[in-house]
Amino acid sequence: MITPLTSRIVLTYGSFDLFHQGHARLLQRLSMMGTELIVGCSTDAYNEKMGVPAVTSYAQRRLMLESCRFVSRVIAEQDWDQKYTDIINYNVSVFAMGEDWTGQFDQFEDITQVVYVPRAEIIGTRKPFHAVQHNQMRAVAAG
Ligand code: C2G
Repeated sequence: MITPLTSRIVLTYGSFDLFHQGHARLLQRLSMMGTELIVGCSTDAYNEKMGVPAVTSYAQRRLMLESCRFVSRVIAEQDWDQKYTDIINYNVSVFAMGEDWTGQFDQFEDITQVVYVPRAEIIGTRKPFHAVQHNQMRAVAAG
């Protein structure tokens, strides 16, 4: 891929299940680190393989990311090891993940800048939907 000299591409990955403001704030922060933000959205098969199936489908999660103005482009994350080739192929200047991944991707420092971003605080009067226990939700729905 040929990119303009002035471009600074930021790359991140995640499942982004039940998209919430913590995700939006992270993506906003990442988008400010460059001129373009590429998000690798984990596929359903990948999530199954990693033992963390998502509640919402890949198509739904991808659509939410595509609807977010901080995101320039969404690619599929199908394999843990694709990161190296994605960094090369997309001419990535910044590889960024949430701080829960600190130290996990330091090996990419010889080909790009690696940053770990503090987890966005969830600000609001209620917890994100997925943080509420399922039985609690059923109780609320039943009145
Ligand atoms: N995140 C955040 N603040 C929150 C919740 C999530 O900053 N309140 C960040 C995470 O640190 C991560 C990104 O949002 O960088 C996506 O989080 P998940 O959807 O939980 O995805 P994850 O399991 O971290 O997937 O191969 C790498 C994986 O695909 C990473």
